[in-house]
Amino acid sequence: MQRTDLSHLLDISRQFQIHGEILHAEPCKVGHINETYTATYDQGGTQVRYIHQRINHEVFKDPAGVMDNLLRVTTHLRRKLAEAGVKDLTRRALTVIPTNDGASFHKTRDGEFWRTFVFIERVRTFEAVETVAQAFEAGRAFGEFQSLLVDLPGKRLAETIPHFHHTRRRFDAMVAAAQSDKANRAVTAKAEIEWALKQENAVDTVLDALAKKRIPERITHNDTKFNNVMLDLDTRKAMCVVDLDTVMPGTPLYDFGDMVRTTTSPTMEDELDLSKVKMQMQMFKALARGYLGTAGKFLTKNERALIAFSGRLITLTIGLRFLTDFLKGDVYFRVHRPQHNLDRCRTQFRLVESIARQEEAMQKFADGL
Ligand code: GN1
Ligand code: MG
Repeated sequence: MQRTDLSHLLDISRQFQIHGEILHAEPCKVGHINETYTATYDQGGTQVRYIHQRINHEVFKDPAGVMDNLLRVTTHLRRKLAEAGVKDLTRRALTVIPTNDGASFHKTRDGEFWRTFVFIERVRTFEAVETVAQAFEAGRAFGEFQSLLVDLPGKRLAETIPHFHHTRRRFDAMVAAAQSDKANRAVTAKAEIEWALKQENAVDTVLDALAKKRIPERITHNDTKFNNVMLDLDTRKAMCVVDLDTVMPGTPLYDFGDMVRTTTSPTMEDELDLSKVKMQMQMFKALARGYLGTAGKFLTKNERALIAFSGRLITLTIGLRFLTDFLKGDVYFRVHRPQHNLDRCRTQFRLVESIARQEEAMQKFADGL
């Protein structure tokens, strides 16, 4: 639910270093967590747009840490892109507009956290992949993002949501939610709970590899949904990846896995016709080519060996989170209809099955790249 009215947004907008008058603002309905608005200003007789966004501080308990990460990351990206001679920098990396006090976010008296970005024009995002070229671009963009951050200077990034992709914890949370059954919904999700319990053997693989240092910790995006890639309207190439709140230490496998989850099925995350949900090999191939073409430079053999599995793992993990939220009464993800989280869970579990059937072939293809 978007809760901010225009007069409140007007107050917010005055806190940032934006010249000109706000003309109007519209809520952006995409995204399950934060509240986002596109605001149009008159600036020197031209209309210029900005993004105002309220950070959900129930989810991101340390908004200052989020913004500190975000500034370090975007500053570094911009510097590296500039060094490489890239033009159009405000369309290639998010640009934070400071508050009047020079801070990266504004905290209201009621304890809301707001930030402002340059609006990137002449791009669009898609909720589901339509072409193999798009899948390739998604892989290329997130691979490049990770590559550019390999040499980020300074201390370890803050963990903006601790244990975010910790599948073991997500699994246990689902079991606990099913047992306590606070919203009386376990009966409705009986089949999904039973199915999920049978997946337990997958949950520790990547965690164990990390713990035993067979794979390294790296800086990763952690929310590599296809709708977080902005594609240029004319060239159709990826310009910028957005939604940087969960950029933190992780494994690139989590990122690649979430790309498989969101780029290989032709369906939306909440598709009701489960027969349409499937991992399409030609999409995977394009995605893997795009991703390994950029990230292949730094990935190790052990990381590469888990590439196909990562798709199954993250799809399972997000499915478990949707199921948990359904069982708890929709306390985390924004929902737009009854059983929305259960519908989302079902598509994820269906996709896990589809990936599992093709996992060997997927890995074989990736090994050949
Ligand atoms: C959330 O809000 P959005 O759409 O960027 C979630 C992701 C999930 C995704 C599922 C901070 O992302 O982890 O994969 O929904 N983000 C957070 O669509 O929990
Ligand atoms: Mg997000």
